[in-house]
Amino acid sequence: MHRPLGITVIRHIVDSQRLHPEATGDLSGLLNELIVAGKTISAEVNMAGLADVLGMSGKTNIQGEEVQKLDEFANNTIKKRMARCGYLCIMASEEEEDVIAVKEGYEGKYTLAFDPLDGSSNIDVNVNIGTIFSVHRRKSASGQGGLGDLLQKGSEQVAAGYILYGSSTMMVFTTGEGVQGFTLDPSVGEFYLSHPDIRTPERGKYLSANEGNSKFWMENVRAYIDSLKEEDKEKGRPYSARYIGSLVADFHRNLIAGGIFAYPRDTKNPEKPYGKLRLLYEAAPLAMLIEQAGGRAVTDDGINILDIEPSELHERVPLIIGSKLDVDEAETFLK
Ligand code: AHM
Ligand code: MG
Repeated sequence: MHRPLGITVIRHIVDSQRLHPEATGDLSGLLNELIVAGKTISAEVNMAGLADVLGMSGKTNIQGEEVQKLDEFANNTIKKRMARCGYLCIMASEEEEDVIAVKEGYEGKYTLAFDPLDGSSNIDVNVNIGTIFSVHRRKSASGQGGLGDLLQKGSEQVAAGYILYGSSTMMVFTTGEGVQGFTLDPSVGEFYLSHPDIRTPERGKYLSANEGNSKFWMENVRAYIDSLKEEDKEKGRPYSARYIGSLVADFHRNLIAGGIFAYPRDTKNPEKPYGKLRLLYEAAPLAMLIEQAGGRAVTDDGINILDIEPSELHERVPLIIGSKLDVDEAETFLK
């Protein structure tokens, strides 16, 4: 059986750190802890049908959604590991109403926002799910951090990425110097560099949106999506529809293969006036990744996702993200 002899994710992080003699190693340490949390969740996800971890936990989260057992497991795994890693001053999770304090005496200089298991509706049906994370430098001087440390623009992220539990488990991340992808060899327990310097195609071939909601969309958004279905040989259209319903998996496919993902606001649905996706845990980290890979991310009224100043922890934002020429073209409809 083939065994990779390549670069492990830790080797890659250490090598990158060497290029920055001023670095303290804290960001490397933080990423290392996230990798361990990701491997722990991956192992549990792989056993999901066998261990008693499918189904509901009986709780409801801040978003009013029912919490699945695996959501809870992933949330607790990250929370417990990261609270005493020594690199963070405060955390926020999509699953928790309030900010999450770190253990006293273990305060560090970064903040972490995470979606522990994105794509919850796919957990019980063996479809790809993932963990998304976003790291900022703290704004407060020392001690326990607070909400103000977390409410920072996406453009100020120092690292962002995800761990995708798919046909294989992958970790994809950026520290602002391009996007690297690593694949887990579960028999060794290591992530190996499998997708160095990911660049997303300039123009895509996939259209990813929940078209079941299209009657709620703004007229111009609908006109844009419809235009992707029209025949245009030069632009490779009509595009093929691909929608998994796990943002992290839809994003990953389009990152590699090229395409456009849209979760616009549902103007006529009072429950989702800004769409469904959350700025801090979903839109901002993926926007950093796509920009680092040569693509773009905007709202459905053409605002750059990375420029949005968050005003609350669980803020939702309409998201259009993907290949550069596709987002450029979307903007001509949106403005
Ligand atoms: P979750 O974080 O609770 O799983 O919700 C977010 C998910 C995204 O992964 C996905 O893009 C979206 O919700 C799918 O929503 P819908 O079922 O409305 O298409
Ligand atoms: Mg999510």
